[in-house]
Amino acid sequence: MDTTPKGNRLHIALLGRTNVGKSSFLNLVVGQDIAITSSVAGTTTDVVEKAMELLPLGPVLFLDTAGLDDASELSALRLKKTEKIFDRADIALLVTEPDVWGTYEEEVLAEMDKRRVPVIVVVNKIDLHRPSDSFLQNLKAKVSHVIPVSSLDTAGRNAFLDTLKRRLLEAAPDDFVQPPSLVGDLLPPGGLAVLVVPIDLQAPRGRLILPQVQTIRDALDNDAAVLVVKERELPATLALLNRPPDIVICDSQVILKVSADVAPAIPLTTFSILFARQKGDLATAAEGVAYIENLQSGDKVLIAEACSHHPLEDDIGRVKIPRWLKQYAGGNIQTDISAGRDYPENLREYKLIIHCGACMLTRREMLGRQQQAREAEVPVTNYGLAISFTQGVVRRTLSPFPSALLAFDRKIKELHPP
Ligand SMILES: Nc1nc2c(ncn2[C@@H]2O[C@H](COP(=O)(O)OP(=O)(O)OP(=O)(O)O)[C@@H](O)[C@H]2O)c(=O)[nH]1
Ligand SMILES: [Mg+2]
Repeated sequence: MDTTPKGNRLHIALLGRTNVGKSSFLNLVVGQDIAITSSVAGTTTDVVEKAMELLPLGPVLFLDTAGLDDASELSALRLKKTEKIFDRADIALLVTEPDVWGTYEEEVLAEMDKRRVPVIVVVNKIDLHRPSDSFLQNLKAKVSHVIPVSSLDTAGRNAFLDTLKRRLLEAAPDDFVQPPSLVGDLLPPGGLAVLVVPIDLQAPRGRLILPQVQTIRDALDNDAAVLVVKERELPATLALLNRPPDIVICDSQVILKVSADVAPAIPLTTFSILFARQKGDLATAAEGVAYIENLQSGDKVLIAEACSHHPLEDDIGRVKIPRWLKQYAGGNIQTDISAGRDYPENLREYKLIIHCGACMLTRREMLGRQQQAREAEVPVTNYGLAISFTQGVVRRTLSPFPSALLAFDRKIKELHPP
């Protein structure tokens, strides 16, 4: 995970006057002392960088800066360094103290506004002094994101991280929340993807469904070729090729047959896993699916659909997944269906959430729903992974995605120590 290039990390700048606790805040977030703090104003002189993985948001880079004392210093030498940070930031965390707001903070807001960089205001040191209501109200009129915190409150770290992650997710610029490519990055230029598409009663007349078409288009955009075949013709078609394809992608419902027909050395996955990666954090869903192993008779599972009517996935969410879960767990697993934009209130009652393909949600929304599940301490996975898991082939279908596979293996080990 540390191999993510700097350019792909969300750069989060910590800005604020000297001594407000920027470095202490960074230490709280990171969970260890990496930045030097002290009661002497001007402790941080050079920029301290800290890379971190904030799931489900993704890789971030915190930039702790030297504080500036007041507006007059904005024109001084230190401004040069800080301005560079202004230009590098994707998001700014403007740290201040309760009831402290002046020209300096206004100038930072204006500078960030000029650059169209979103700002989250962190009101620090609330253990010393509670911010007044009027202070908070005035702030909220200026910026959409305000979070109060005490950077010394290490016991409250986990809860605070959840709040911070949610705010970052809401405020992060679109291009950071941009989905990874569907298959393009799994295919070399000139490569070949074989798509296995069942044409059964559920297939629409005379055409392919959108996820299949999108996959074909993405492969073409990446200068690769696509061969589309039904599951019955797959073995004969593979035998025609003079070299193995770079990847085989099939409908989840035929994964068992296809995995038997495709040589183990050939990368294999399903359309729904490709979309799970595009619409959310695949590692989070891969960790979540490991919990199916733990389900016991009497446990409740939430099948979450993002829209209120979903004829295509109806049968999968309402009939097939519940049946496979019961077979897998060998007992009575109670499945509730929730449809629509929100999770039900009683999320904590569930042992697992299995989410639909989220075709009606944006990636930001789906990441938000994964984060919400984390906050309720309920693992969350999705239809495609759940199907692969109950069919016993999830390690195979995750193998094109090494970091998600690693997350899955780690979770299995954690849940079932050898
Ligand atoms: N009580 C209390 N003290 C805090 C809190 N956060 C930081 N401090 C203290 O405030 C002082 C300044 O903290 P730093 O983290 O060094 O502040 P900074 O903004 O990085 O300062 P410069 O690097 O000098 O710009 C230190 O003595 C911290 O222990 C907090 O939430 N509560
Ligand atoms: Mg500092």
